[in-house]
Amino acid sequence: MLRTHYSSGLDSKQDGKTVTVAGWVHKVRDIGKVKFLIIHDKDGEIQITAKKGECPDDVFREISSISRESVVSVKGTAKANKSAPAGMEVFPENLTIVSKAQAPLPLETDPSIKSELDTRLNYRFIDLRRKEVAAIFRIKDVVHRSFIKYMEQEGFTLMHVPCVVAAATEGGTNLFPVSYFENEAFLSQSPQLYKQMLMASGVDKVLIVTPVFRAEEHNTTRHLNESTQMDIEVAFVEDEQDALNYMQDSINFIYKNVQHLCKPQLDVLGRKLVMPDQKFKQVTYDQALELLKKDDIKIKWGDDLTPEAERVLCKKFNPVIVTKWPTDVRAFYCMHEPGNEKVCRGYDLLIDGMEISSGAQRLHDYEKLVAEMKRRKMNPKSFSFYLDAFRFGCPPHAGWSFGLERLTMVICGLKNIREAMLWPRDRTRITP
Ligand code: AMO
Repeated sequence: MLRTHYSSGLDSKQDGKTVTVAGWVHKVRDIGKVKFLIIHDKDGEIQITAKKGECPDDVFREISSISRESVVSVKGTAKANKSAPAGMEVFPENLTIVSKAQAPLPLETDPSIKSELDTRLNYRFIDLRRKEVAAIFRIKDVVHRSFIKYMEQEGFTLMHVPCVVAAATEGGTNLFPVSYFENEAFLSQSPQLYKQMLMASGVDKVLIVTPVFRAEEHNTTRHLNESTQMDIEVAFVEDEQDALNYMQDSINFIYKNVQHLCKPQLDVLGRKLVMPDQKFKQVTYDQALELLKKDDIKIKWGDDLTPEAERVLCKKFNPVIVTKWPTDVRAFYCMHEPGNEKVCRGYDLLIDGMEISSGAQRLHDYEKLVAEMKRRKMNPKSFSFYLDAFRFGCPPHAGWSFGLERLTMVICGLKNIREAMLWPRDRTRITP
């Protein structure tokens, strides 16, 4: 290996020992008889201290000529030094330029220099060398793993479903068509139909993490055309509260894990994570409209909440779950409130003014599902593969979906969702 230690592994135990460290050249400080070469690796920075006459002449000479962001491997003696990064420095005996970086760099890695998001995304591989960017993706990793871990503890099975599909789930206009031999096919907007079909299979508790694709025209700071959904579906529910319990408990678990495992990353981002309450406030859609009216925000009954309305609601309660939505704003598969077809058992979770999750108890009665589809002028024949699952024994079920990038965005305090996606797909961006 070209390294024996990462920056994070250099501590007083290595004092006086020979180590090999490697990484990208951040900067060189030349003060005549001493040269400091700062390299960075995935965990932080390492100071290489070259003293004229003490280190080999060729190493001393070469240090000044290495271009920034070149990859180097340095073998030398580790020494404790309180003023060096992490309290350790390395006195070099041998230096190898592993990969030379061309100059000029297309993107600055110095955190004091601000770069346009577009340039950063074009050179994401360099952007990720900045610790505040790397921190976001370490946090996203912990969010993703914590979700899976929590659901595993609760007895959910992780399953995989197709991304190439024949029918829309969340509305027919937002689909990307794909050429699929002689058939019409689309990229999946959601694993919705499959997770529901699994409820008729006896698996009972399922979790799915998958990319989803939405051909939404709008170019906003909270929408991507390809995003990652973390879904669950659970069977034998009494009502929607059974699924909502998993929602609030998993959010609490994720936040606690991020707090515990990502302290350095939160510090780099200057982020103080406010832990959500153990139990989330719930308001019905009707109550939300009343509350908003007091702040002069008028939403017509039957309309979706605007981003402004979501922000204002979160100023009152954060997080907040909005329940009992008008049936017509939600997808066809949502269960109606008994005795009131106009209202359904759908819900949204809002955190820090943003919709993080959406879900519902579902219609599991075949006749009612077909009737609802017909009411919406949908053709049940196009969904026969899905409807079959309701004809041969399907228990009541409910579920929801977290947008992984949205959740990462609120946890990291980001202003643009593109920051939470390595290579975002938006209205104009399909490369890199
Ligand atoms: P919904 O369409 O609300 O529900 O999506 C679920 C969650 O995914 C995130 N999300 C997005 N993130 C980024 N860009 C987008 N364009 C985007 N669209 C959605 C949001 C949202 O809350 N099938 C249902 C879920 C269910 O009922 O189980 C669904 O997909 O955080």
